[in-house]
Amino acid sequence: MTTEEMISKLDSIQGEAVAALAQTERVEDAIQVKNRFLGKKGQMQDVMKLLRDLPNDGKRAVGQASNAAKNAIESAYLERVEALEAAEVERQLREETVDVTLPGRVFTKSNGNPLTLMEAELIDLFQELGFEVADGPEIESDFYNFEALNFPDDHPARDMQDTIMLENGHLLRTHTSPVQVRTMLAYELPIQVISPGRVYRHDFDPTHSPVFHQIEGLHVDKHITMRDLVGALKAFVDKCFGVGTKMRLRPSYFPFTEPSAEVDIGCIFCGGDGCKVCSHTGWLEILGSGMVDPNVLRGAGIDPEVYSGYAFGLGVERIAMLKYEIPDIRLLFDNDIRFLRQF
Ligand code: 2NM
Repeated sequence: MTTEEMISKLDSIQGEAVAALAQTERVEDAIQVKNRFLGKKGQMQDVMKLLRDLPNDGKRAVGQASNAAKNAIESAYLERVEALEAAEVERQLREETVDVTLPGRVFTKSNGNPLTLMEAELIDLFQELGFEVADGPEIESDFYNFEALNFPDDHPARDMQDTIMLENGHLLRTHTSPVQVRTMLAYELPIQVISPGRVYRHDFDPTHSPVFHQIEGLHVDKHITMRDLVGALKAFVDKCFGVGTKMRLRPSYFPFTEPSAEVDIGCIFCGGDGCKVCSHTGWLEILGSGMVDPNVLRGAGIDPEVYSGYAFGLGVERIAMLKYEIPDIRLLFDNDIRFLRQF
């Protein structure tokens, strides 16, 4: 190739490259085009291989022409990339708009099992009434679960039907009363405690679960009478079911209290007129209570001639089922998300 032919060839390469760059629609394509002309195996390089066959002044002239062509392609490339990037920003601004008036995304986070919520609410409520929270083991000995609580040896609650026995001779506590016994033995008087926790019984039907939750209360001091019991219970009923809720006590029997009383509230569904839930009595049973039997106090090292106390026990499941109108106790344990979402 002569010098003139090479210069003309470089000129046409430049023209081709600039035209091809102008046609590109994406930055990646522009890079490819640039490499096709300026790369190590590019068209420019193919021409320059022939440089050594030229005379010296031809080499100089072609060198200058090739530099000019390289610069022209390089700047056409940079210009194109800049234009493509600007166009992309324009497109994003035009098409990828953010609607700031859209409501935020809703995160579905569970509130917790209604039973857990109910227990926390009840603990809170009793703390407001002056009770401290006591804790104890779920695996108990016969002594703390029955003997110290004045259960006669032949009491039906001791029957294997109700109590889940362990092979080591211990048992799963059937109520949280053993915590009360432990508290009386361990702490100085006066004491005013609640014992929330899991209890276990051999019992399973729509209203009974083998594992359920109790909160028992105990207040022991000098001069504690039934009026303190009624006052505490009425304060609880007002807080839990609303001020003005009716309450009544019915005589009952528990081994660890004398006298004992079943506590009812006016039916919260029919207002006392009578409905299916209250079996047309107008009343709902919510807890058991009484004055701690002198035998129990004595067994816990407390002189019943000086001290007296009241106690009560409620089932958290029962209160939750009444408050949230849950028809079957098993719903509380299934953890079906469609059920849990409602709380
Ligand atoms: C109830 C009903 C009545 C009760 C008694 C005691 C203790 F340990 F002080 F003797 N704790 N809880 C009690 C009394 C529990 O549950 C229905």
